[in-house]
Amino acid sequence: MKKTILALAAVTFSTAAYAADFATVDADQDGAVSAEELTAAMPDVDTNTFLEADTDQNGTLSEAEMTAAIESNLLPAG
Ligand SMILES: [Ca+2]
Ligand SMILES: [Ca+2]
Repeated sequence: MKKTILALAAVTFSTAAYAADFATVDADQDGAVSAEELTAAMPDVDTNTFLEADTDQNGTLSEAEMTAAIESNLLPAG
């Protein structure tokens, strides 16, 4: 049982190893992260998470929105 928990913890850590750096996620460097850019950088993140992180609901994440989402554990930190 303990082994299973440790294995799950290892998986969690490895999948969390994304580059959550804004400039990296913003692939076209236009200063905003689209849903496509976010899911390309973080394949486990679904559209609902993107919409939740997009607090001003303008369809893209600003650096502040992405940082806030990471700080509230909505998005995985790098
Ligand atoms: Ca972009
Ligand atoms: Ca936004």
